[in-house]
Amino acid sequence: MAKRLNALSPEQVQFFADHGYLHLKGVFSPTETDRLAEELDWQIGTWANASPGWSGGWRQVYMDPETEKASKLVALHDLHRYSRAWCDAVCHPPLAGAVADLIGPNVELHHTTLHAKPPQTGHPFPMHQDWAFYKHVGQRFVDCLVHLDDTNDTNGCIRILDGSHRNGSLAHVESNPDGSACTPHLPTDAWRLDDTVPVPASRGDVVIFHYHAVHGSRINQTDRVRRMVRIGYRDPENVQFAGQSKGRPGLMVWGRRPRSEGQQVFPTTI
Ligand SMILES: O=C(O)CCC(=O)C(=O)O
Repeated sequence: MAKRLNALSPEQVQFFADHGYLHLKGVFSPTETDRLAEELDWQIGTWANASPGWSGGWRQVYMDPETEKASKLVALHDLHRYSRAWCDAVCHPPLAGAVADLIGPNVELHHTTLHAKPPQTGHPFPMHQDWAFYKHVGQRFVDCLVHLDDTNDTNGCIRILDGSHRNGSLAHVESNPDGSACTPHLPTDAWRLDDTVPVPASRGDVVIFHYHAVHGSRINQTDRVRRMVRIGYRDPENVQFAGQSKGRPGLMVWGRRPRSEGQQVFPTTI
């Protein structure tokens, strides 16, 4: 018997299985998106950090020296800890239900991350898998990009290497030639942004992709900020062994947390 789906059609589930990503239109209504954008702007003004962004030799390949010096990324992790609106967003049933259709029946929030690309100099992203930032053993992990602005290639929409999730996890460049650490990325000579599919989207849309899907984005060349928030979700039984937020239990946004043999309850102090 066919699996009963919560939010997606069988065709959408198949598209994700084949391509490693899925574009969902209008997941958040214009009113919901306005509220999220307003809260995000408050967070950007109050808590977020503007920095040169990701490090590594890829910067010299993607940007000329002047742009590279000026390039900035505004980022903040775990927005749901700072505004109720973003707490609602991570549990939003049309989104959580769609994720349950792809990796469920049980879905745990792993993190939220803001990436705002400032006008003109907003940071491009080199080709990478998100798996390299939060390494887990299994397949059941998706990232969802919530769009607060319309995107296209000129302001740096997400670009995905079609079907690349089927390669599994890949070794990333994680250090510079002098041995110092850099942000994980794939070698620029073998993995090219030009080979990816642009996925332009509208405010309120969500682009979901598998954490093994190779992706990146171009610099923001417009005179307006491009705001996007990534929400990472996993099957609570997909065990993390390295990276961001390792060992931190998240909210259950769909289903239940199964108990494995001998598993202890979470401590109440840290
Ligand atoms: O914000 C972007 O353009 C790229 C985002 C990205 O690569 C990611 O969230 O992993």
